[in-house]
Amino acid sequence: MNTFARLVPPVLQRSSGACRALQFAGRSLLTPPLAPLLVRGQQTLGSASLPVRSGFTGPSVRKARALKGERQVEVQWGNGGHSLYPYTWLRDNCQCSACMLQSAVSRRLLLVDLDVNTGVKSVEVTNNNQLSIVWPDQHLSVFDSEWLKKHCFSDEARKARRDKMFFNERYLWGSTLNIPTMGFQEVLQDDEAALSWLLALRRVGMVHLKGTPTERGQLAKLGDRIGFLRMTHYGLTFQVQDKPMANNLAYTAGRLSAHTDLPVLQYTPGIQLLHCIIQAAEGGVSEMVDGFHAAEVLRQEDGEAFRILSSLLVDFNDVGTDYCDFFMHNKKHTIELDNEGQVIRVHLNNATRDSVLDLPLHQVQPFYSALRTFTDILNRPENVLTYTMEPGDVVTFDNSRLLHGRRSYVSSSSGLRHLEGAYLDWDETLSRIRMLRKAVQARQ
Ligand code: OGA
Ligand code: NM2
Ligand code: ZN
Ligand code: ZN
Repeated sequence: MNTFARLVPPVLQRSSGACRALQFAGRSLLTPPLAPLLVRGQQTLGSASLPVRSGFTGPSVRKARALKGERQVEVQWGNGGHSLYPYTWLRDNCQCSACMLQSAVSRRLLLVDLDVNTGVKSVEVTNNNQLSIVWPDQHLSVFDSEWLKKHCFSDEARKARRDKMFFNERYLWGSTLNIPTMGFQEVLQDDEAALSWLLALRRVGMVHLKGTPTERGQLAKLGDRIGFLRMTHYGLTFQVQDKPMANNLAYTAGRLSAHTDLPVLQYTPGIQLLHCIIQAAEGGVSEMVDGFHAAEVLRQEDGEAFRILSSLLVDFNDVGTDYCDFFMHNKKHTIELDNEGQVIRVHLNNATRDSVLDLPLHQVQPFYSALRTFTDILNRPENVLTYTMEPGDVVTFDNSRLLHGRRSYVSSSSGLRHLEGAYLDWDETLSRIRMLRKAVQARQ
């Protein structure tokens, strides 16, 4: 298998061929008429005083010079092209052990000790391909060429670095998505499989894991695989069952319309895991909607409703007792945008949306109309993906992007419908993706 096949979820590959990690019922999702695809994210200094290294790796530096007017160092690369580095930034990022705590790859140098208008005394390329700078106070900084290249300020380098760090490219979908599916044991045991799982979870928003033992405690293993589960007032894991005196609508046998979990928290859990232990005798069918896709449809079809839902704050409230007694309250935009106007999170939960509506009177009706318009888009048959979980299935999904629902159900007389649930956050999960990618690449 080539690198591309290993690291990119098959949904985004042209062939549905031989990748064993994910199966999509033999169909490539790039082939029409499948779901809508909207992939959006000078002076010389004796080298005797420098750390001695035998041989050198990394890109070769042909020349370096100080541009006094701009207060930048220009590095000319051996294979053509050049990069510019501001003096202040170079001084701030000196790699010596006085300026850096090497064991933590962390800056020791304090900002109060940084001259943000520093000049340079001398700049040279050493004979082992490093950039060495002497500062006006005689402090010496030495930078590896590879490190410099990695930290280049060009627009292309900055974008490539962002893509590599955040995996923000998404594959938007509708009702015809072939749900990425993998084995529970496989993602626990095999790094390549775990990487495929998490990359698809990020890009597609949902992955099903099959073959999980049908008893409680399995989600903790997925939490350990990534790092740790996210604790909430409903516990580290929670049992979704029809409970007497339910403290949450989810703990009834009723219908749950498409929602995100826990918008009542300032830091909404980024990822949700639901493990089916016992399914209902009737009903209990699951529904999933891509909130990023639906928000883009709303933006195109009703700009005013989009503006309302992305600018008005909605109150959420949750009072009761579970893991502990709680009185949670929070405000959220239904559609959360970043500074560039990109949708980054969706928050919708009709059960915990507070009856306090902190809006001036004249905005109340427009708010309801906009919310209803968005809900109608979410409920369109072409946007709703439907599936029935079987005992042993775990659905893992992006709770900041996807909305999930459940039809009402009737449990069998032999056992109440039972899902175990848990949350994770994206910080830990992205960290695990980066670590797995490094480990998998190192083995190739
Ligand atoms: C929940 C939930 C889905 C289900 O517990 O928040 O959405 O199928 N459950 O019971
Ligand atoms: N549960 C399943 O936001 C919500 O209240 C959704 C959360 C109870 C942890 C349900
Ligand atoms: Zn230093
Ligand atoms: Zn839910």
